[in-house]
Amino acid sequence: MAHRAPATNRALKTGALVVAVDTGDPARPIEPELAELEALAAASGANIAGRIVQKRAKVDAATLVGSGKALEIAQEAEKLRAGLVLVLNELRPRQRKNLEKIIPLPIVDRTMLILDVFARHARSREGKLQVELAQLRYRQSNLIGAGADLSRLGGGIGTRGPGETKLEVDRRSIQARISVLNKQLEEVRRQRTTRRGNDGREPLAALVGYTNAGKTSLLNRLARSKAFVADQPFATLDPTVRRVWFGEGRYVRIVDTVGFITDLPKDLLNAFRATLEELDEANVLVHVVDASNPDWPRQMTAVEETLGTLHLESKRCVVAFNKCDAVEEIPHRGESLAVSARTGAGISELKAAIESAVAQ
Ligand SMILES: Nc1nc2c(ncn2[C@@H]2O[C@H](COP(=O)(O)OP(=O)(O)OP(=O)(O)O)[C@@H](O)[C@H]2O)c(=O)[nH]1
Ligand SMILES: [Mg+2]
Repeated sequence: MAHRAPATNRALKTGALVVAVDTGDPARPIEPELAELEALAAASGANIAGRIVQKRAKVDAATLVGSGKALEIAQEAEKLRAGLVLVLNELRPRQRKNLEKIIPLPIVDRTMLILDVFARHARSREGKLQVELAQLRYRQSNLIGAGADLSRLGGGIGTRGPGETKLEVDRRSIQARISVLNKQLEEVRRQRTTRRGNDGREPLAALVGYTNAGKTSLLNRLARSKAFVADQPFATLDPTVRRVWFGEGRYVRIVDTVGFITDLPKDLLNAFRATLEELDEANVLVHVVDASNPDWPRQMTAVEETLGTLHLESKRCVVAFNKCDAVEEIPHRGESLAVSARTGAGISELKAAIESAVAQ
């Protein structure tokens, strides 16, 4: 059995070789996506040993990259002493199988990496159960082996499970484990609904947005609280609610929740759907956008798409461009606001916008 240290200090010793196919789609420049993948890898404790980007009109149906390139990847990985290969593009089970035949290393895709960061950051029981469920479902539908090879890495990416059990479960028992997790989740959720029953009638505003946009920082600024903030994706997994005083006996509950990301894995979204359903109850959404990230338009679109998937697109929404202290030119969209959780700029305007939205 692989050694299991506490999630916080389990770090990957070996480096990761990043592999991507760039199809040259002008709507999806590769650079921001690579940067994001590497930030996810860092949040998972991996070092980036190198990058191989192959330009081709479309991905290879059998091996994603050309088969010659796959050999080159195997050689480069050996030269760099990389312990795993991190693939940016979506990998079909067949492509994974074929690549595994050429590259003798664990092949980790973006979804596995995101799931891994979630596993690392889950704190509540519900959060942990949800992540483990998403991981098992993903393994099941992508025919990812039970990980005898992976576990040799000793708690590397793709092998980390948040719960009491290891992910290196025999494939046949995955289905059984999924049933157990579903039952446990049902129980946790029933308790949560009962607890919520005495919440009172104060209006609810929900902070939503791309991961790392500064949602928790804004909540802290609004509520003068100290919830965990970090310059890494998915620092927050469990929804945090704070009562914020809006003057003269008026309070608004503000909830901060898990951040979104481009192509948020379907299994993860499904697993977190119950948590995200709390957003249904919100009187207003505050869409927090990181104005300091040049990639903000793509991030904003990704958030809007996810809100659509959650059937929240018609909910009243205030757009707040955050980190305005860090930009020269403040972007805007419709009646958007400019704020800074860091300096407090624009916070009273944001409160006024929230208040007028919940009053409607
Ligand atoms: N310059 C600047 N940095 C900010 C501001 N607000 C947040 N940050 C930084 O942005 C990073 C992410 O902040 P968080 O509040 O953790 O972001 P989040 O949206 O809650 O992120 P996740 O929970 O990981 O999805 C941290 O390093 C913050 O210090 C701001 O107004 N200005
Ligand atoms: Mg957060």
